[in-house]
Amino acid sequence: MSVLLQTGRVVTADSDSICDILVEGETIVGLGRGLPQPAGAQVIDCTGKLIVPGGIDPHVHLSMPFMGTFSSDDYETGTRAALHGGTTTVIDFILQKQGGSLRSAFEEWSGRATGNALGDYSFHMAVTDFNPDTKEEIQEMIAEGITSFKTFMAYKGALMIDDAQLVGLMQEVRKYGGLVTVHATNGDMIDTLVAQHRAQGQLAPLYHYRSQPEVTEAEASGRFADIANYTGVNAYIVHLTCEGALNQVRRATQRNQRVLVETCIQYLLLDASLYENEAEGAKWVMSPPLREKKDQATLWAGLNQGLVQVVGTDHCPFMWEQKLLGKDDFAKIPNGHPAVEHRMELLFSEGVNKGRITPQKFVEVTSTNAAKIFGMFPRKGTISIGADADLVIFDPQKKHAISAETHHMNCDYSAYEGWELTGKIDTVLLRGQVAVDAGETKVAKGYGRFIKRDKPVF
Ligand code: DUC
Ligand code: ZN
Ligand code: ZN
Ligand code: ZN
Repeated sequence: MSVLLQTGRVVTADSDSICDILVEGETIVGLGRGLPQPAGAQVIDCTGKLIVPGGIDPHVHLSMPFMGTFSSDDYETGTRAALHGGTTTVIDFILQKQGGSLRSAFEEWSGRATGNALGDYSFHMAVTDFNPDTKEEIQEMIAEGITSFKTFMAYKGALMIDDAQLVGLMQEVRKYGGLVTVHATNGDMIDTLVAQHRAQGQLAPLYHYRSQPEVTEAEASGRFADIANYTGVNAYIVHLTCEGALNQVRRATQRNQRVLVETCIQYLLLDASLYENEAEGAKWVMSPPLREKKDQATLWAGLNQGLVQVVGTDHCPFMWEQKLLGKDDFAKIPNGHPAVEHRMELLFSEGVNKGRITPQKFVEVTSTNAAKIFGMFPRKGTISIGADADLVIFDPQKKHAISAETHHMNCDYSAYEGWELTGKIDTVLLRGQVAVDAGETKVAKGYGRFIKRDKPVF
């Protein structure tokens, strides 16, 4: 089966031109103007439309056991929503149980995903207990195509590892050219501030924010960068939110160290004033918390300076009823918000259409850089001959509004309810199949495939 996409404005990280794309089976086989139409080909007229590589969201949590509950999107609903928003590949986090093996965690997560995903997916391995047995498993996981290892410097007693474990893990991962990623906030300091606020009866969502001031993130980001520099490992900070943390990354560049950075769409667009809404502030309770307007400005600049390479989501939705677990105590509000579906449309509307980033930068930070950093390039992350035909046909001027009434995420509220966006996804192809068209899902559960990843090239 072949598909011919005609006369779209094809944008990649390093090109921008009007041309046709020919897809054969799962792969792009032709690129150019006036490509001949093969017999029986499905033809899609893309005049006036943008065509960009399928999005890669390297930070999602599907059915994650967390804070006494589970995130509300599973592989089926989460990857379906991602496809509707032009994200054809997601990378989820496997959580090692403290005391458990990496292998058993991998099997557990594979069981959740296999046969259920509509979109392509891969895994990071969250190492929550680095011990001699774990050490033995690092090379094995890399051979399975899991080349990135996530660490938490917070969430003590559940996910956090200490600096001794961090050094050991980095030394081991470095041997094989893998990547160590981090949730960089100072867990001990946060736990202390949380306890102080609770002791004073300060229990509203605002105190979630007050318990994680900028310094908790800046300090941990700097410490992580320093230890990574010492060990020489490839390093990546997930969900970086603030000026103080980005300054630590800037400092690392002065010794010619490259610390890769992901921010998330919410940190570019939303700010901490939302926590003043006591009744609804829980919708935006996530860690790290939303920050200030000056941090948003730093992050937009960071994208253009090349200091921030990736815009993800940290998609970790909870139903409102789950959020209400913390109605009397901010520390019991499950952390996270729904975002995977609207990352690309939000970034396009607020970034490209408002002149903050170019269309090519948009492609870089929603797809290409993640493909390179997480070892999927050039199969994913670009539009070139031989690449997977993961393509998003985008109407750059079409207006629409975001609402929980119409989104596909399994979440009964939207963090962006009523936002009016310019630029809407028309059609999404995943490995040559039309996966979404005019708002309708066209692939079945089970179509999504596990993507075995290589080492980072960046
Ligand atoms: N932060 C969140 O908000 N949710 C999931 C985990 C995390 O670190
Ligand atoms: Zn939409
Ligand atoms: Zn995190
Ligand atoms: Zn996360």
